[in-house]
Amino acid sequence: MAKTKWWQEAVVYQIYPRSFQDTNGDGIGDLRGIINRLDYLEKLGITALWLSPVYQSPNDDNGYDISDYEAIMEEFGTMADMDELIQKARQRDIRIIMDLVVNHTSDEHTWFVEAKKGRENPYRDYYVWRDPVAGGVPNDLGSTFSGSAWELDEASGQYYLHLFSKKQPDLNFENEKVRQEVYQMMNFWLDKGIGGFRMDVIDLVGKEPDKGITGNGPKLHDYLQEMNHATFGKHDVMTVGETWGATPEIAKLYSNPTREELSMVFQFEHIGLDQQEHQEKWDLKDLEMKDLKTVLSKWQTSLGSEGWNSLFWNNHDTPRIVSRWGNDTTYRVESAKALAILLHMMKGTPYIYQGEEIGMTNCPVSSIDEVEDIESVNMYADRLAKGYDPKDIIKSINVKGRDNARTPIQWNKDASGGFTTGTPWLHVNPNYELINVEAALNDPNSIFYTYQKLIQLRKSEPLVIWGDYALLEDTEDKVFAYTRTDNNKQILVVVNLSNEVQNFTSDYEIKETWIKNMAAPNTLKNISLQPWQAFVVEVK
Ligand code: TEU
Ligand code: CA
Repeated sequence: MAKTKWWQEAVVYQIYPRSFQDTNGDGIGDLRGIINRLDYLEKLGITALWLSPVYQSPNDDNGYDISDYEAIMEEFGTMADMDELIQKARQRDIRIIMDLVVNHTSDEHTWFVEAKKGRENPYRDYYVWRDPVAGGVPNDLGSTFSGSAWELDEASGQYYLHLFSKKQPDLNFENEKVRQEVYQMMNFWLDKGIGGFRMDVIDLVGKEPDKGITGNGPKLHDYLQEMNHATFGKHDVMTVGETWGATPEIAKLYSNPTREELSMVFQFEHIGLDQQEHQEKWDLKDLEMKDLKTVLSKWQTSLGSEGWNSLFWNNHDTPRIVSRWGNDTTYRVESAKALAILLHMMKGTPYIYQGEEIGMTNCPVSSIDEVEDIESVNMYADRLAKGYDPKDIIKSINVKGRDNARTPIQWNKDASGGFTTGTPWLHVNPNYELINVEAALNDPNSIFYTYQKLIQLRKSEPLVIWGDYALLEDTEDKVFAYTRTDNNKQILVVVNLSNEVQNFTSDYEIKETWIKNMAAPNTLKNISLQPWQAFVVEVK
């Protein structure tokens, strides 16, 4: 059997630095704020921190548009702060995972500033330029942030490709020099002793825009093997690729250890279950719990030893899970714990998105003026022009918009939830007086302690990391129950994913209760599960 890797046993916490903790009153979270909160993170028990981008950036897309990969965004602090964070985290056995955004740069990166100077510039071919076709865009490729993916550069008369905003021109990975620059930069960070990389839209770097191919291009895996060998392959680090289009077969290409590419990928199949088929994420549909069972179970059973799963409910691009698939009014605490238990007992590396551990909720707006996120803002304009009812657009934003996850962390019941003494860059959720870290820490029954316990179980029970997964097929649609089994033990996880009582029965006998979100049963025969009831029992 292959040697255990530290990241197979890790629990990762994602920080969106802008919204985590401000320490100098400018309303923007900073690295000092993260350093100051390491005790809290250590108490939770996580063993790695993924930081959304902290590099120099004009912030068209909050740091996902990088103008210097080897400099820290001024608002966040200095490189000395960054070095201190890496070191202080390491003293607590917490590794720092950096966000690697190399599908594109900012248009203010010197490479692009040079490239724009003209067709003869040595940096021109760092980006993707095409001549107009019939006086217009080269083809109909669209940007994720609405409109065409091509922008005309008037000076040269050519278009450049931007799969995201106009201020995020796509790098040209076919150019060997681009790849070498990227590897050098990665080595700069690896030499600092970081714990690895989360790779932003890495599935797009093999694009062939002339053929309309963006994701999973033909050279993608060659590039990743080359990258592995030139950079992180020599280090004991983890890598996780953000791959929206991954199927289990594709995930194996990335994460089968014999292929020497990545440790694991984020798959998004479950994330698409509450949108209308072949439509956009804004075209809402209710989640069918049976679809969730099917998709998550498929991922649990299909990778085997040829890959490794990541487990997540939300990130900085998706709504808050308790508002999305739980119940953030009547059963906020119960449903947040139920979802946590469901995910954290699965096989793979779990990711917790900041604020999830205290059950932070979505934060609805009433007008587009309250929205910061470029994706939502552009979509609003686009759909308005197409004749949609503004009320419907706002509704979609309130359900799916990225700002939901980006409101500042609610630390206590002081003004602005203790996030800042100044004016926060994005509104704080008005429920901060009720939902905040201080209140969670003071309440032994809070969601926080459920997460803490789940992390402890993962550390103390090898079964949670390695055990085989099997779905219990014959349950009510809204009951998600599965077993994990190894040579020594077997556990049964039972979760009622609904606001109603559900019947459940099983022949297993309870040996011991591991974790629960309300009084757990002492038999499994013909029981009634309360709304959002969840428990994990060792069985025989
Ligand atoms: O996200 C990739 C991506 O495709 C998202 O824009 C996604 O489609 C959308 O948010 C969900 O509707 C990554 C980053 O996570 C995101 O924050 C960046 O905006 C994007 O790449 C560009 O770097
Ligand atoms: Ca600040």
